[in-house]
Amino acid sequence: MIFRQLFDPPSSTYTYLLADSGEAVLIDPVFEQARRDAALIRELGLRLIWTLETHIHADHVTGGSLLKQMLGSRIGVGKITAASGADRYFQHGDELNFGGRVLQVRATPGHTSGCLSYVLDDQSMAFTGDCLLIRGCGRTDFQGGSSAQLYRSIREKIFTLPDACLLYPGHDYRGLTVTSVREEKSYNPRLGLPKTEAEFAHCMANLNLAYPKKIDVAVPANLSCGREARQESST
Ligand SMILES: N[C@@H](CCC(=O)N[C@@H](CS)C(=O)NCC(=O)O)C(=O)O
Ligand SMILES: [Fe+2]
Repeated sequence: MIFRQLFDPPSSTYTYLLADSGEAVLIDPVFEQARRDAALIRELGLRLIWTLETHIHADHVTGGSLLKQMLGSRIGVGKITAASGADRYFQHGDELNFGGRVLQVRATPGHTSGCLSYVLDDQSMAFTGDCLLIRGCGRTDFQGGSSAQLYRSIREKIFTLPDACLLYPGHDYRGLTVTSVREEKSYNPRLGLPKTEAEFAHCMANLNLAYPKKIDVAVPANLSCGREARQESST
């Protein structure tokens, strides 16, 4: 299997390329990086069959529609997002095939109500979006966020994966790239195993983060899988 971790510096977003037997999937592509991603996919001799969203992003616009236009890929999002323009709407337990491999869909709400994580068939790696970040987690103060839901998602849907499972987040703001179930159970300061739900809720209620700078553009654009962004950029 081919695996690449790609980065968008302005939004600190990770995009993941997975491919097997010539068929490629991109998780959380960024609009401004679509040409970079398409060039890499072409150079590796791959066919992009799916772009997958972990959630409706508040800080950047997805490259899903632009990549669909460029490469003919299909778009997968969570059903609960109610986003328009997708080709497949995932629910917990769904599976997505590429080459001879499978990604399993886990519903991991809490950062947003429609957040999904994608787990590789052998549970060697999982893509957690903004549910679990490295030594952190996604904020829970908009888009149907809930610290109670996020606590349950991480404890029941992520920490139940094997300890050695590598966890690839949707963002990192400090330069870290990957973690593992074992590491986060031990060292996550918000909800590592010693932390109670009450401690977690208190922490999340007191983050006092500024709203993402692009939220007013990104959320509406992402609710149509980035189609509006494509129209704006092509005029
Ligand atoms: N400064 C960033 C904020 C980005 C932000 O709020 N990111 C969300 C994910 S979409 C988050 O959960 N951040 C967690 C954190 O910053 O601790 C921006 O303006 O875009
Ligand atoms: Fe997010």
